[in-house]
Amino acid sequence: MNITKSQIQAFEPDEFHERSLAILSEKLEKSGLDITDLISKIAAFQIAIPSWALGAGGTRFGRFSIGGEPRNLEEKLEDIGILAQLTKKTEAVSLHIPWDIPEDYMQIKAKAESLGLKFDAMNSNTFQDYGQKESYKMGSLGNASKSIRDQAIAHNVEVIRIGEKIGSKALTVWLADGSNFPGQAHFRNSLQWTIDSLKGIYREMPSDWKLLLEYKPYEPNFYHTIIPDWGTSSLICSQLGDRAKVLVDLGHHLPNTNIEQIVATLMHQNQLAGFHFNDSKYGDDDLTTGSIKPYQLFLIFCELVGGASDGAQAWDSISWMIDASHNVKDPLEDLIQALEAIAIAYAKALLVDRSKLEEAQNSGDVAGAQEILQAAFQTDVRSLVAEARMQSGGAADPLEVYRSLKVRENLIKERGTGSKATGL
Ligand code: LRH
Ligand code: MN
Repeated sequence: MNITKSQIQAFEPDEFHERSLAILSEKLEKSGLDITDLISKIAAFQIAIPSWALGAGGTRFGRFSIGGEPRNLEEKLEDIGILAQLTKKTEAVSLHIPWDIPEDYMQIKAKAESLGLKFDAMNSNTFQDYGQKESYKMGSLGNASKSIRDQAIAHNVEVIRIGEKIGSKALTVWLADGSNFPGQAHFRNSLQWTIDSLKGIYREMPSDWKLLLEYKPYEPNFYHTIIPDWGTSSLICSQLGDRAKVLVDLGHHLPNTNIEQIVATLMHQNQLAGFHFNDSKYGDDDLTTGSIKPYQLFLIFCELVGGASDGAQAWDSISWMIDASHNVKDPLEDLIQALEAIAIAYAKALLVDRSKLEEAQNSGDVAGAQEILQAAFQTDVRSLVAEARMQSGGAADPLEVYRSLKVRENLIKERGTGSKATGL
């Protein structure tokens, strides 16, 4: 389904948009902020979409089809193209291999370019069996069997080669490797096997590629995971080289973990690879970004904006991706809401008066420091985010346009109610 620019621009912003933007601009300019600069920063901020989050997700208890799901990689790119047109917040897709192996590299590259899309980080998969010679049931890069480790290394190298053909510049490695019971695994041996295997992969990466090493405390293993936290991922990256950095999936933390502090620490070491944005209440729930803990997302962006403006780590060296799974929502509506929540968290973080905050921090003015953060967080920046989007040719209200143009209904007409997308 193709949406035209004029169809999008036929939808006017809500009647209060101009006035709320004018009041907000006046207020922000009074505190020394440059609206034009804010709008250009918000407009320039782009987030990659995972190729595995365009169909209905599911759990072991069930999966409920959405209808009109993309049946192949071409249709996945078309759906991301619709997101790009409506939100102007994404211009890249992150592929997962083997779920999305392009049949014709040149053809898929041309298709992506025609939709204004490029290929972000490639994701390898050594957490499932998909017909490869030896099973990954007992692990992959950290498996006690050398031939299984070599098979997993070869898979990651194959993923890199595919990425090179379509213009990707990064490999994301997430390992399910671990154990379900005490005694099942040798912690130190499996860690060293994993490090040696990752060294084998790192050696095969082109010199302008990055390796994003994702950690996760548990699931699918429920006693230990070889790379459970940022510290272990950072330790391994230090042994691989400076093009290996730590990928922070917001759902991969034990309850009440201070993720914004982890982000600050990784930036301090110039070791933050990037993000898999989502939200969660309990475990790796992969819910809509900003839907459960919007203040945490804001605090994370405060560390990102601060770390970049203080020169701890360059903004452009960080990768921005969503990683979500949609059990009850329309995937495209969920992604539209996630992109909006991320843009809003970033916009609010740009409002923080950093010098006043540092003054309060250095003088022990605890309440004062909190008031500075709260003032930014409690500011309604939606008109600013909408203005940045409309100035980029996007919709005033993407969800309203998506629904008014009956995109899902049209996709169901085109693809049927039972079409199923590859992915989780
Ligand atoms: C693991 C994970 C990882 C992906 C997978 C789809 O939980 O976050 O990033 O490979 O989800
Ligand atoms: Mn992830």
